[in-house]
Amino acid sequence: MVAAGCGSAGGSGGGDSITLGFAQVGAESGWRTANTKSVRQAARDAGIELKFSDAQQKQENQIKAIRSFIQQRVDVIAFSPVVESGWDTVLKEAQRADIPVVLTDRAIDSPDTSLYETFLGSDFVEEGRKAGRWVTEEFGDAEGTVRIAELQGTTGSAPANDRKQGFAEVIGNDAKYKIVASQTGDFTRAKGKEVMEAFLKSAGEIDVLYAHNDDMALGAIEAIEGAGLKPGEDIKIVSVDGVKDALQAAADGEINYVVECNPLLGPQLMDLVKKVAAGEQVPKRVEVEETAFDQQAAEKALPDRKY
Ligand code: GZL
Repeated sequence: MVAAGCGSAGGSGGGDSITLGFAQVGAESGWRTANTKSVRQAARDAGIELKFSDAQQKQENQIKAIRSFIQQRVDVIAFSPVVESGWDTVLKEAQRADIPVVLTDRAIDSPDTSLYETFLGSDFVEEGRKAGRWVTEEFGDAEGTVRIAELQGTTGSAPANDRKQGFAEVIGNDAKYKIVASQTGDFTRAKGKEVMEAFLKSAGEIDVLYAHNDDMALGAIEAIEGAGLKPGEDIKIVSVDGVKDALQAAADGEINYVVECNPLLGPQLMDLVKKVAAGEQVPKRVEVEETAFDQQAAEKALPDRKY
């Protein structure tokens, strides 16, 4: 039995192996697929028993999964909250059951930080700033208004809120940058294409697209080509994640800049789970390393890209 948190009420009982309940967002993007693969592989490598649920991007399914993990008396619960709000009730249930919680990838906006032991993931605001800085460098000499279309991630999610905030912080320093269209594409390729088609019909001239993830950017490329325009030339594109398909598009000159968001959180997550299960103190926030790719960097990275 592994003493979870400071009490010993948590835990799946028997033996010294750890049981981890992981409530994943869904399978909406290439990033998510890579993230799930990393978590599953790292659990196997760490000898941690993994109970895994796919919420199909629905908060109620994640809440159900967390409740099920509590019923099953897992040692630790980890999850990537599909949206920032609405978690206090179920996380208080986990707290009362003395089962420690680890947030991975996405954060929650609850002021009660005792509801989780740590957050492991990226600084999404900085990812937005990186995208904004690229736009201001790329269009620094442009005369007149630079017209920007924005494909936002899932409404209410931390990456969507923070990437929007970081980007706006940087471009907001110069009135020539104007967001002429901004709408959620829910982080999927299909929705990204659909919304970009609508932008192309209604938003007038677009100089640059800022997509909160690669899948929406790849969908938008199809829409841009469908409108007889050249992605990466007629409309510049900056996106976030760094999945292989996007790096290929960058190498082909269809996406101009890709800000990396690292999905390979598995090994670090399992280290944190072991510490938390043993009742050890862990940092409240653990950020992952990430970079960004222009065309040259994308060409260089492609041969060894794992996802
Ligand atoms: C970011 C992650 C986002 C990715 C999308 O850490 O939550 O969700 O950027 C994914 O591709 O759908």
